[in-house]
Amino acid sequence: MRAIVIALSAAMLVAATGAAPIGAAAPAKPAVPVINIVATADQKFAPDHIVLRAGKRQTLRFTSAGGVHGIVSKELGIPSTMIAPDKPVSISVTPKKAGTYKIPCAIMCGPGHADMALTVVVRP
Ligand SMILES: [Cu+2]
Repeated sequence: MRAIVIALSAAMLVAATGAAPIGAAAPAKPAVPVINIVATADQKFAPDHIVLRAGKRQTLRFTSAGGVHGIVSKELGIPSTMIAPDKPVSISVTPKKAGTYKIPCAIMCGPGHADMALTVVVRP
């Protein structure tokens, strides 16, 4: 009985820390799809339109090809994030609700800033 308790505790510890016990095969991690988005020097997101799935975890990887830009979306759970040259940022998102979300650039970046937006379509 005691051995079972110890084994269970070890399993819970592994689950909590994500560490694999020594000698055990590394658990296969589910692949999280990554979508690359570039904030361009002429104030656009490329692509300017992406499709996500509701309830599914995905990673958005932002890079800047020029200028400092920003992104934030309370609805999609994207924290206020700066996108600057040579500083790629990856944001994990799990959209809750299907719909179309237009996310404007959050940092004044140039003459095209007012029209700079990323459209996120969340499919059920
Ligand atoms: Cu901007």
